Amino acid sequence: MDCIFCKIAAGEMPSNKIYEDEETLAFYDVSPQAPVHFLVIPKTHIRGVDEINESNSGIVAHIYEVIAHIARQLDLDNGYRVVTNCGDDGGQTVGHLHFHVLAKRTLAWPPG
Ligand code: DGP
Repeated sequence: MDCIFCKIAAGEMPSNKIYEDEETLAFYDVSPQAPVHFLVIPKTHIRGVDEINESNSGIVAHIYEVIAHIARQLDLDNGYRVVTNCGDDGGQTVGHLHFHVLAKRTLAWPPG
C-alpha cells in the first residue's frame, strides 16, 4: 500500500518525531498551521474516522492519552485544538487516520 504515513511509521520516510510507542507515532506537520502543529497517528493503517469500529476504536483513546502527554511535555498550558479531517468534504488529504494538534496561537471558531 502506498501510504506516506505508513512509511513514516515504518521509518522508511523521515519525520520530525516527537513521541513514539508500540502503537502510535507523533511528529511535526510538514505544513504547520500554528506555531506548534503536530500529528499523532496509529502505526496500523486505518483510513480515517470512517473506518473506526468496535474492534479498532481502542487506539483512539490511546491517541488522546498520547496527545495529553505531549501537551504537558510541550507546556501547552494555554490550550490547543485537536482536529481530525475525514474524507473529501472534511478536507482529509492523507488517507491514514491522524489527529492534528495545533497550539500557541488563538484559533478561530467556527473554523470555516
Ligand atoms: P489532512 O489534510 O487532514 O489529511 O492532513 C494531512 C497533513 O499531513 C497536512 O497538514 C500535511 C501533512 N503531511 C503530508 N505529508 C507529510 C509528510 O510527508 N510529512 C509530514 N511531517 N507531514 C505531512
